[in-house]
Amino acid sequence: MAADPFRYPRPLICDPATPGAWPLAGGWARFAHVALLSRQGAPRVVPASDLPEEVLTRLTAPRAPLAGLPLDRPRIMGILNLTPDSFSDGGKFLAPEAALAHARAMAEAGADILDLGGESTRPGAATVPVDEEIARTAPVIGALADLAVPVSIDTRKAAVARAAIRAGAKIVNDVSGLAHDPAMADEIAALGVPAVLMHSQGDPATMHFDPRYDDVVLDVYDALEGILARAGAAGVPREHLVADIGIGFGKTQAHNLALLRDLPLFHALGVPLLLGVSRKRFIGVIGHAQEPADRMPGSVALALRAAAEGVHILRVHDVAETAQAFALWQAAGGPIHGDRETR
Ligand code: HH2
Repeated sequence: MAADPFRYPRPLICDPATPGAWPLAGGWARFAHVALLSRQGAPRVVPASDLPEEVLTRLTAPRAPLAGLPLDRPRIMGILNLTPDSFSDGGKFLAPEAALAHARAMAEAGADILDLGGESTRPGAATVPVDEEIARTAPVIGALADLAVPVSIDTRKAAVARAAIRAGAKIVNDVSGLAHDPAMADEIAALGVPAVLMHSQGDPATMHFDPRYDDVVLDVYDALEGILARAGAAGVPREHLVADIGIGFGKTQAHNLALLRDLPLFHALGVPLLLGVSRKRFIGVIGHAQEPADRMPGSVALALRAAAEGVHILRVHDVAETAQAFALWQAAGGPIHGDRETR
C-alpha cells in the first residue's frame, strides 16, 4: 500500500499577519504552509489549504481547557520534586514546609499548574515503592488544596495517581505513557481527570544506554498516536489528553534536537502539547553549564521557542524567569493572544 503523503504534516510557523494563515491548534501561532515529512525521502512543502480537511481540522481546532485552564496562551507548569534524588532539585523540597513554600512561591511567580512528583525519573533512577511515593506526595497535595492553580501528579503508578487525585490533584502526568503500570489507563478513565501522556523509550533505569530509532521524529509521533489510542480505548475522552515528546527519556542529544526541530509536527496529533526541557542535560552540554541550576537561560530560550510554535504547556523549574520572558515577548508583539486575526 502506498504511504499516505499527509501522514506527517509539519506546520511552518509564519508571521501572524501572513494573508491566509491558519491558527495552529486553535492558539496564537499561525501557519500557511506545511512540510510533508516522510520515511521515503525529503519533505515536500505545500500550502496548508492543500491538506485533506480532516488533517487541517486536527492541526487547527481549538484545544479544550485543561482542568478548567483555557489553553489560549502558553501556560507555565512549575516543577516540585518531593524526592531526595531528582537531577536538579533533589532533596531541596523533601521537608513539607519547604515544599509548600516553594509551591506557593511558584504560584505567586506565575505558574498556571504545579507538577508534583515523588519519584525521580532521571536516567539511572531507581523505582520508589508505591506507599513511599504516596507518603511523599498526597499530604503536600492536600495541604495545597486552597491554592487557585491546579496541581498535577507526576507518577507512573495508578495507585499513586488515585491517592493524589483524592487529595486534590486535578491532572495525571505519566512519563511512561501508560507503559509502566498496566492499570494506569483504566485508572485515569475511572478518575475522570485529564492526563499528560509522555513518550519514553525504555525505563528510567536503562533508557540512556543505547536508544535507537529508525527516524526519531516519525517513530515518536507514531508511538504517541498509539498511546493516545490506548487511552481512548480505555475510555479516556480525547479532550482529557495532552501529549509530550519526552525530551531526554531514552533519547540522545541528537534525538532531542531532531524532535525539537520538528516540534510543530506533533500538533497533528490533535491534542494540546506539553514540553519539558527545563535544565536537562543537553542544555548543559550545548550551553556549557555543568550544574543544572546554571541552565536557566538555555531552558528559557527553548521555552520561548516552543511557545512561539504553539506548544501549550511548558514544564519548568524557573517559573519567574519564564513568566518574565513570556511577558516581554508578548509586550513586544509576540502573538500570545492571537489578536491579529487574519481570517
Ligand atoms: N521530565 C521530568 C519529569 N517529568 N513530565 C513530563 N510530562 N515531561 C517531562 O519532560 C518530564 C516530566 C524530568 O525532570 P525533573 O522532574 O526535573 O527530574 P527528575 O525526574 O529527576 O525528578
